[in-house]
Amino acid sequence: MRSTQARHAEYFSFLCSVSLLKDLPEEKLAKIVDCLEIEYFNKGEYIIREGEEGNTFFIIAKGEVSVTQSTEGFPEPQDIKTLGVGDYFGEKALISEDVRSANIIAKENDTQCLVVDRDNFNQMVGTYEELQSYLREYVEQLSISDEKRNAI
Ligand code: WNU
Repeated sequence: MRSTQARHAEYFSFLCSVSLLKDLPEEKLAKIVDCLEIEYFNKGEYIIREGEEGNTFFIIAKGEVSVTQSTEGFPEPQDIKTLGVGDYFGEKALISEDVRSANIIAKENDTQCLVVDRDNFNQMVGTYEELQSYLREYVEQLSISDEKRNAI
């Protein structure tokens, strides 16, 4: 069994490499490591389903996921993009106070996500104006691209 300390160091250095978090001070990143959970998914498993309530933010630590969305004129949700290690998702429901706006599906076995709950997400983002406005702007862009592709 690996020590808690080794685990802490591993996730700390991983978070340092995540571009979204690059400007956060080390003590903030260390606190995030203390409060995150790790979730494991197999190929084809839904990590997020559109329309459901969501209270968590995810950072991919291993594997890849597909983003899909129900679209007018198509019987099946359409593929929007693929995300990989260091990418993140699930911020939109938290920021817009809305239900999940797309599906997130694991593309590989043993896909691993670091999961941050709403309170910790707010603490992580809330105290950093730049991070907050960056994400708010990004989320607005997502709503615009959803409309353009006729997402339901
Ligand atoms: C998209 N439209 C919508 C992605 C991840 C992070 C950022 C894009 Cl900053 P949620 C479903 C999640 C959603 C987003 C993610 O899917 N997503 C998209 C789109 O074109 N969602 N509506 N592209 S990947 C991505 C930007 O994170 O958050 O909580 O759950 O609604």
